[in-house]
Amino acid sequence: MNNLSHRNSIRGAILCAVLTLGLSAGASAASHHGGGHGGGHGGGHGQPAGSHMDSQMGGAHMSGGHTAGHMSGAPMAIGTPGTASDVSRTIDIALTDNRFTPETISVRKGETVRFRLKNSGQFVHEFNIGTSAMHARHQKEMMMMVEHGVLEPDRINHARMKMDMGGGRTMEHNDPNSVLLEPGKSAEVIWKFDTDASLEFACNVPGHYESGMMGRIDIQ
Ligand SMILES: [Cu+2]
Repeated sequence: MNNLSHRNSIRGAILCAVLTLGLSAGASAASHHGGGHGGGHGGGHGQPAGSHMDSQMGGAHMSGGHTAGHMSGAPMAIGTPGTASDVSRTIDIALTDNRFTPETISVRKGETVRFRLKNSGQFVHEFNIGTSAMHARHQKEMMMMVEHGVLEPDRINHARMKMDMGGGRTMEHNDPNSVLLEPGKSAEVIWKFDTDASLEFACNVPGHYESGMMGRIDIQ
């Protein structure tokens, strides 16, 4: 009991610290990203895309929590959640320990793609569409999920995932551009690539991206 309440009391501090870390890591990843898409689109390009920004990126992964303020440095449209009736192609991707097969995909700009994902590994894996800066940020959040026992190597603790971390924040993992899969599980993500962003699909479970669990999305 004592232990639990102690954990609760330090959670807020950890949350802010980790998100701050995530932000600086994200910023440096963006600036190292050769393609130039990383931080650049932020300022000027007043595309209508700005409107999805809020839902895709501002929402982050802590429902209800840190939003717009943290995102001001690097807004970028990564596309939009797709509709099944618009799907023009299905791409199967296998998730194993620790890689994706295939590791590169090509899509046409504006195309809506259904990703059929199967985790054939022994560990939990994620499929997440984003920029390298977004992945760097999300890796910090997933590290926090591990630290709080939400994410175990081979399972997701769904009860802990729904726990209120304070202020209505939870560690639920439910953004439309990503899915988290336990071993043996399958899922679909439908995504419309109405974007010029430089995108990767990635697994942000701690250690997996670094060990090569990421792939390129070429938008033509
Ligand atoms: Cu993984």
